[in-house]
Amino acid sequence: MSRVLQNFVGGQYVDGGDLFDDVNPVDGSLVARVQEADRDVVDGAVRAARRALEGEWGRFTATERVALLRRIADGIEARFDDLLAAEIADTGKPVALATELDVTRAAANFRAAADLVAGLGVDSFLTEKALNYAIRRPLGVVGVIVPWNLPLLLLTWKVAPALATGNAVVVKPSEETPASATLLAEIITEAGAPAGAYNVVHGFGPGAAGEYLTTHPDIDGITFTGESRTGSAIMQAVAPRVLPVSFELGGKNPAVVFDDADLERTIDGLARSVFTNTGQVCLCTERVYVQRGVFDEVADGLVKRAQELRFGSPYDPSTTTGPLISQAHRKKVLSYYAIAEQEGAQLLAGGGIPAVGEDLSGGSWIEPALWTGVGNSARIMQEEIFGPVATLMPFDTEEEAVRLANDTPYGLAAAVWTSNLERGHRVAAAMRVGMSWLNTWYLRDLRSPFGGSGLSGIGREGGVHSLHFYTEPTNVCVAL
Ligand code: NAD
Ligand code: 6OD
Repeated sequence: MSRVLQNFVGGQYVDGGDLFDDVNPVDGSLVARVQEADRDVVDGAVRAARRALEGEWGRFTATERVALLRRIADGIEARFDDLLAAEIADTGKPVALATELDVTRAAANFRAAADLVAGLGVDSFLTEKALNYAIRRPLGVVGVIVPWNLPLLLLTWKVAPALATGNAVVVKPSEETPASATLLAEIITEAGAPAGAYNVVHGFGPGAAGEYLTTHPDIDGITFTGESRTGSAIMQAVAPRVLPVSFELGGKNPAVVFDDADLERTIDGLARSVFTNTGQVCLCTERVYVQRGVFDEVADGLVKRAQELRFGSPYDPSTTTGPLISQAHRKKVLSYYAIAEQEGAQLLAGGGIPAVGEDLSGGSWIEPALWTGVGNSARIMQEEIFGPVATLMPFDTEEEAVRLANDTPYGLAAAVWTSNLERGHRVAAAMRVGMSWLNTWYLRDLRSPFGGSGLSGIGREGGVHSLHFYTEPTNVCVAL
C-alpha cells in the first residue's frame, strides 16, 4: 500500500476529492498518492486561516511569533533527516545538495524572519507640529504558491516572513513535490502554532487548487514563485480584487567573463551556475558571454566539467547530478536540444540522454548541453529552458557584453567574472537584473533584496523587503 499525503486545514490532515501520484524522478516509482484539494477543501483552508487571524493566532504578540519561529527552526533541525528524505524522494536531487542547500536553508529562513521581526522598529517623523509614526498590520490571509525545484527552501522563504509578521497562510506546493510542505505542517504544529495559521492544499494550477486559491474572494494577497506565464495568469485572476502580489518568476541569466578573470575560479563558478540542481534553479546561468581572447579556454573548461558530471542514485556519494523533475519537463528540455540543432548551434558537449542502467531507466535523466555559434536572437539565447544547459558567445568590448547580457525580456540574475574590481562593480551595476553577482554565484545574505524585473517578477522579498510585502502600514499622525 502506498503512502497517502493529505491536505492540512485548520490544524487537521484532511482528504480531498481525487488522488494523484507523487512520482520519484530517479526511477519513475511511486512516492505517494496525494489527496487533491477540491474547491471545498481550498475554501475550508481559507476560512480556517481567517478564523486563526480572528482568534488565537491573531492575538499572538510579535515576541510570541518570534519565539514560535525559532522553535520551528529547531523543529526543522530535529526532523532534518525526515525532511531530507521527503525532498530527495520528490526531486531526486543528490543528498549533499539537499543537505547543504534545501533543508539547511529552511531552518535559516525561519531564523532570519524571526531576527527581522525581533529587531523591528517603526518609521517615525517628528516636527514641531506633529509626530507621525507608521504601524504595520499583517496583510491577512496570504496564498503561497510555489514550484518544484527547491520545494522546501522556496516555501519557507515565503512562509517564514509571512508568519513572522502575523499573517495566516494557505500554501499550494507544486503537484510534483507535495511531501515536504505536508511534513512541515507537523513541525509547525508541534512548535505551537495555533490551528489555521499554516494550511496546505495539494493539487494542480489551472482549473484546480492553484486557481481556486487565487480566485478565492477572501484572500488578501498572493506570493508566488514559478514560471512567468503562470505569474501572468495569477495576475489576471487577482486583478478584479486588486490584490497585492509578490512574484519571483523565470530567468534567462547571463554570465559575463572578462579576459582578466581568474579562469580556474571562473570555470568552477560557471560550472556551479550552469549545472547545480540539473540546471533547475531560477538563478542558473543559461547564457555565457566570454571575452574573445579566453573563449576557447573557458569553453574547454566548461566542457570538461560537463563531462565530469556523474548521474546516479541520490544517496551514492559519487553522484553529482540528479534527474530532471519529470518526464514532461525532460520532453520540454529535449525539445530545446532539437531547436538548438535547427538553429544551427554547434554542440560542444552532451545533448542526449545518459545511460544510467536498468534500475534507473524509468527516471527523467538528461545529459547537459553546451552550445555555441548562434546569435543573441536565437530561441536558445532568449527562452528559459530550465535544464543543465548554456550557450557560449564571444564578445570583444565591455559595452558589447553589457548590451548582449541585457538583451532579454527577463531580469533576474547575472554573474560577472573579472579581476578588475573597478570594471566588475561597473558591469555588475549595469546588469538590468535583481541580483548581480561579482566573481561568485548564488551567494546569499537573507537580508538582501531578492527578486527580478521584467518577465522575472514583481517586487522583492528578503529582510525589510519581505516586511513591506507581508504588512500594510497605517500612519498615525498626532498633532502636537
Ligand atoms: P509553474 O509556474 O508551472 O508552477 C508553479 C506553481 O504554480 C505550482 O504550484 C503550480 O501548480 C502553480 N500553478 C500553475 N498554474 C497556476 C495557475 N493558473 N493558478 C495558480 N497556480 C498555478 O512553475 P514550475 O514549473 O513549478 O517551476 C519552474 C519555474 O519556476 C521556472 O520558470 C523557474 O524559473 C521559476 N522559478 C523562479 C524562481 C525565482 O525566485 N525567481 C525560483 C524558482 C523557480
Ligand atoms: O535563495 C533564495 O532565497 C531563493 N529565493 C532562491 C530561488 C531560487 C530559484 O530557483
